[in-house]
Amino acid sequence: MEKRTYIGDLSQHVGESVTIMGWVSVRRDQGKMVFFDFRDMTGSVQGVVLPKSAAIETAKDVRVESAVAVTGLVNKRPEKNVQEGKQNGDIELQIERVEVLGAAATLPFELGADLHLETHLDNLPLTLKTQRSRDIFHMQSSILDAYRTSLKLQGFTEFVAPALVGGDAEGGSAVFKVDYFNDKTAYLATSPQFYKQIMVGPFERAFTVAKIFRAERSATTRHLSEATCMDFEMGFIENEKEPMRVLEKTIKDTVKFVAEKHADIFERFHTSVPLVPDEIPILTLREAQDILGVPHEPDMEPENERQICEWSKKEKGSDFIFITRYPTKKRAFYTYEDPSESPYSRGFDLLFRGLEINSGAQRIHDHDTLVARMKERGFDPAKFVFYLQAFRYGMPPHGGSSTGLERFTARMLEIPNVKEATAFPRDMTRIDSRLSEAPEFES
Ligand code: AMO
Repeated sequence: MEKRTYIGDLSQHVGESVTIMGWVSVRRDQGKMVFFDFRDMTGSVQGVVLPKSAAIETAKDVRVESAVAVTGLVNKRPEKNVQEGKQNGDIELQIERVEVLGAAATLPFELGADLHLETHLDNLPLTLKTQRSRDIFHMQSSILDAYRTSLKLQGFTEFVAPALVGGDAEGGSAVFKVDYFNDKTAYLATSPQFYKQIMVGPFERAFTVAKIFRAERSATTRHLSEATCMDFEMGFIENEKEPMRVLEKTIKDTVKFVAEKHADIFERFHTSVPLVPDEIPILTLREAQDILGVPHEPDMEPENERQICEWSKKEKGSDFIFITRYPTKKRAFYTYEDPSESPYSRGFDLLFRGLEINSGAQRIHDHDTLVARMKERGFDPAKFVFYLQAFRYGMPPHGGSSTGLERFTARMLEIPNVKEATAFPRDMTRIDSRLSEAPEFES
């Protein structure tokens, strides 16, 4: 096989005959000539098959999205045909040979056309190839990269958390049961919570990128059955402000990284780089409710989350806002409550462009207090003996938080549904293909 030249390097090969490999994005027949746009992982280029070319016969059957190897001469375009500002806008490949490596069937719709989300999801092996999807998942890959790098630079060590667990960390009911183990009921993890707390022991600062599974009984634009969380936990803290500061730094580093790397993607999504001031504003739940003029409920409605984000953007120049001081009874059982601050907890949420993307807290680190809290919530401490060991062998005051990768990506590009920011989303109605009957659900 001939040596492959990447499309992104073609401008260094003007006047030479080269072989590129990639996909056919566009095919245009003009009289006896055929024009193609080809793309590989480095970019795109236009090619032309002239009527006298040896490739004219094979070119007849080359359909859009076929994978091809194309040999041709890299020509400078005449001045009048130069497309300013476009990659390879000043060159064109004069095609001498086309080899189809993987033929594409006739497409069910034009790639890049506006599709109903369900149609998009039904056809992911095809639709993930669109510019829009490639942009979303390039952005996601960069978010992961930047998040990891930032935490590592802040002294955190990455570990791999298990997905099969013996108990539900969040104490909720939205858990998938696994029917396999003889003498133990197993579940799919709703959070790596217990494991990241345990890892404070060996590492002091630990983080994980983990799959979480939630048997959500609602179909919304922000819930998935399987999601990805970027979780960290740190020891020797005074209060929840320390994990909030670590999170703030991580968010800032991530936004800076994607702003530098993906200006073109923000432009294609008609959105801008998120605003992150030096200090992300912090409101207590009550303060937020007073600003909005709504009653002092123990939690925030999604509509209120949207409104307080609008306020934050307008008044504080920030697309992010922390909400603190939720009532302890509304938070997970391991959340710390200082007696002087009762009945409020040291938990926090981070909202981004209208949506909660992160939850965190200082945790209870005293063994007996934790056991008492479990009993209060009706949990049997005997089921948590494994986790509780950490609290018997020197657990310092600690805290951390968890960012949902899909939600973060979706709000970064102002995509309305989190499912579009998930390469292979699972929800009540879909595992790859649509399930014939949705399970019953209450709310
Ligand atoms: P929480 O349950 O708030 O906290 O989850 C943390 C973050 O994970 C994301 N997330 C989801 N994303 C999509 N679909 C879902 N069903 C879903 N559930 C959660 C959200 C959310 O903010 N252990 C605590 C975290 C901690 O205290 O460190 C926890 O799991 O972005």
